[in-house]
Amino acid sequence: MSTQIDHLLNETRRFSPPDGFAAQAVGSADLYARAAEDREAFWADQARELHWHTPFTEVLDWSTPPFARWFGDGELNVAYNCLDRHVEAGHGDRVALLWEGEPGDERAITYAELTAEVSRLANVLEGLGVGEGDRVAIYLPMIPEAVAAMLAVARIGAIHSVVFGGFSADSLRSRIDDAGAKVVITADGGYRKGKVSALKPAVDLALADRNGSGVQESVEHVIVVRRGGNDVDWTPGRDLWWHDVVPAAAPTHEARPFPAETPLFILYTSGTTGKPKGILHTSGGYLTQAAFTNRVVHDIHPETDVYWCTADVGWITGHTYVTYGPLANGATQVLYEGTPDAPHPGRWWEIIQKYGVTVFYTAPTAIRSFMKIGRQVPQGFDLSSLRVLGSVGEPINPEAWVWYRDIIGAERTPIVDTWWQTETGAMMISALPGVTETKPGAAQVALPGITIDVVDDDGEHVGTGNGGLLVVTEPWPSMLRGIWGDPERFVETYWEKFADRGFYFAGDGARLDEDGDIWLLGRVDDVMNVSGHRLSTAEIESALVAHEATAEAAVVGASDETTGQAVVAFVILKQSYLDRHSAEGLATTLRAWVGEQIGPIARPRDIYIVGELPKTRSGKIMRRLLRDVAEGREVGDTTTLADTMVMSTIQAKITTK
Ligand code: 6R9
Repeated sequence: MSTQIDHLLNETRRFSPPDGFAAQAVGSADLYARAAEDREAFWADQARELHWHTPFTEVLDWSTPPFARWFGDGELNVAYNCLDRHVEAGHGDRVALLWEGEPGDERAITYAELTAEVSRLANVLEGLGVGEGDRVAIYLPMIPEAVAAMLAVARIGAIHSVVFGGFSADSLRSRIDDAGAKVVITADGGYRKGKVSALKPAVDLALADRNGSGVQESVEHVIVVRRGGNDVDWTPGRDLWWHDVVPAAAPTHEARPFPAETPLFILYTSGTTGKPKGILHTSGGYLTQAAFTNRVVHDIHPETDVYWCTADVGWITGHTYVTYGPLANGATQVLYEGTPDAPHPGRWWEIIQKYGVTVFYTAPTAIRSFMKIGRQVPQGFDLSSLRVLGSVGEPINPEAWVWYRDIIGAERTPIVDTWWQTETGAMMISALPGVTETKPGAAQVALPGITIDVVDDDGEHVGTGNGGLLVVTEPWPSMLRGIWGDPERFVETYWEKFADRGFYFAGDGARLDEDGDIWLLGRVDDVMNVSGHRLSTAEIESALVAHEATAEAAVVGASDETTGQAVVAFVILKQSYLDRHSAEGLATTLRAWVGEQIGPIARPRDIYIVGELPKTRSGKIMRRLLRDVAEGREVGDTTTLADTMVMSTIQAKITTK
């Protein structure tokens, strides 16, 4: 990678924290010093910000790596920490959730009300025989009941498995089966893009008899929230309406203490093979790091901030930065049911204006789609309440970073680009908004208490100015504790590669700049080798989107007889550009542009102009499918795409070219 002429590293813009920010910030430079002095004592201090029914005396037990135990002899109740504790501290009237339905209906739910609702549901679940260690699948739209359901399951020591509401019946079934869920909590339907999208039929299908091939036997009950008002089939005895059972239950429920290592949830994520992995997280360490990172990276002041993380609770960002982190911190947050463009393209900005959102956390793919529509849409709203902007999910290219800061953040707000994974449970690499001088496109520094390195294939530190593999060198509180039912795969996937050193292998490529700051370069399976030169997809994509004509780009390495791999780019053009120019000849222009930006080696062999890119429901581009197209293969499994039609459209375009 040393031969790589790095477009990203030519980024020289720097942004200091705004005047006065540091003085009021929750996080300070001192945190790094304290963590460096005694890492375990540092995490113990963070853990003590929570309420422990039984205080811990052990911090970390790493005697049987890679199986960690944090705060192992302590006992706590996760839901108590997110709810009752705030009510008992006199904040029962503080709004926990400012919920906005897609059609514009709204609900404000206080900490006292959410505590009562969660208690009722906890009583219902216990009445149905759900107890410690049992699994409950949650398949809901973004409605307050989704957050309440997670907390009710946590409150009774059971384990939730949230399945994104956009997943198919098949995906739901395999997740219910793998976890052996006893109860499913769902809704009739929810609002998406102006229409009711049904959910209950997928649950019915997932639980249906499979011609003797193993009837779904683990699920005893399905609790159904009425949201969409759509007609549903009903299985008497199995199905229960939320509005029948929950309001009838007692609004108090004793939050019993559970050991810190009590499993909290399983969340399925796709790996390099076909079968999704059930990532397992436990209670005390997870909640400690979730709350700490939300507090210092988002700079949460619970009395005054209105926080909004746009992620769905169906993926890890929604778990850690919608449900657990902000509620553990007693914050007030916005929860929005729908899509960013329904019923109009300014919907998100309208919500920020309406609720006076101060801290906003979203994904680069969303930012780029807003760039594509144009700045006039957000400029039509008052966004002056915003003071911290966050990014998560993929590398954010410098152009999107700067646009985010300038157009959404009024050239003023700090941007925190946060690197982490389902597996890490919480943020690992990010700027601190009152401390770090930020660099557009770089996640930059390991958070206090987190030890990250960039190493070569042998696990040797690469040194500044070099690229390599991102590793976590020491265990961290919110680390995954395993893959549900598959300890071997856990060891093999994350720990075998650097077994002799005990490093966690993240699967991401990264580079250290001259200051030692970390730049994420995308998954290592997305790193290409062209004529012996290593090139990153992220880097070429960044160069492509830096051209005025480009709205969005995805790059893959396709096998090539002469060069090993060749760069193939799929590009969406900006509407404003198409209005003024013809698309003809643009591929040539863009090829030359990339050559200028990065160097001739990075020039794409093929550039395809497309209307859309294949994305998962959490917004990640599925490069694997584009690689299939680029290499002329039949396109592989598309079931995790948000829109399964995209691939046929792209393929039709390419074969008729
Ligand atoms: C939280 C989340 C994890 C993968 C990760 C990496 C990519 C996430 C990133 C980022 C560059 C960032 N990723 N955040 N890459 N900069 N700030 O997204 O979890 O869905 O498990 O994805 O996403 O490649 O390995 P998950």
